[in-house]
Amino acid sequence: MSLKSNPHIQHGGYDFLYHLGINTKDVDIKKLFNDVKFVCLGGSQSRMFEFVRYIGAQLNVKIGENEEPFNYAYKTDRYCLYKAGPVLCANHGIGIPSLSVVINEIFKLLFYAECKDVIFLRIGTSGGVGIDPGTVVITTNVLNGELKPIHCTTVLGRRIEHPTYVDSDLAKELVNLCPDENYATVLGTTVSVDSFYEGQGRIDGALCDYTDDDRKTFLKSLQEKGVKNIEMESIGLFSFCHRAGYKAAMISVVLVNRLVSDKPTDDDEARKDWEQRPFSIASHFIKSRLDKV
Ligand code: R2B
Ligand code: URA
Repeated sequence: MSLKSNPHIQHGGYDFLYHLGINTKDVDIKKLFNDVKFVCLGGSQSRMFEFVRYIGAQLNVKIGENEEPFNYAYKTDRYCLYKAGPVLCANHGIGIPSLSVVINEIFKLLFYAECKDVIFLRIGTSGGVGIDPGTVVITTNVLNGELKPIHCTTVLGRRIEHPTYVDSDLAKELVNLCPDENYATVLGTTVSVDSFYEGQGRIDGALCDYTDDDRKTFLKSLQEKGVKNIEMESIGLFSFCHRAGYKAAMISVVLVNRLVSDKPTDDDEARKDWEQRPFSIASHFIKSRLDKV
């Protein structure tokens, strides 16, 4: 049997998931990963280390020896890969190129492990458009830097456009799961771009060829289109998962209101606290889905 999204990838052959440092000759992938039902992705390794400890405690499952999460990608320092029962956790780095590498290798791992009905969640951070820092945005539509709902890439020397698909039922399920009076969780459009500075209309990067008025006009126009936040991976996530046949959602906490400032909060305590919010929503979702099985 071959992978639906790539007939060149077959079961039973040898594969080396290079950036995860996992060799199918050395590891029984099916035995280790067959029970995976959720893949949670976030940018940084330390945040995913925190997340696997959190979700492991919530689900009361083992994540390694002596509470120390076991990193299945221990042979490399590109990415981390943890597992808490049916939840696989990895970091994706910054931007779609980095996400594309790890998600290709995770898709193959799930295929070799013969996993069924897996849901991908990105639990991340973003800049808000007209919303308070600490608010959580669940994406209902995704636009690229040209404000189109397509993921553009280059393949074999040609520009390719891939459609994106955001599951609105899944987004609504997530937004209703976890009412918390300390913060708001909102549905909205996410803009996903290739840069943190110019691509997000910042004037505080080292490179900038536009005026502060241009910046304000751009951000206001996003707000008028219903855009709630800006980040750097979701258009890739929704396009890759759609092509591979997986459901996906994005749960992202806002670190700055871009109509007020370019700078994400420098309050480390507040940021740590806010970063827990997508953890909590993901955990409520995973537990509610597991309860239904
Ligand atoms: C959110 O935060 C990162 C940039 O600081 C990037 O990965 C993203 O999408
Ligand atoms: N991540 C982003 O991509 N943008 C922000 O403004 C904050 C976090």
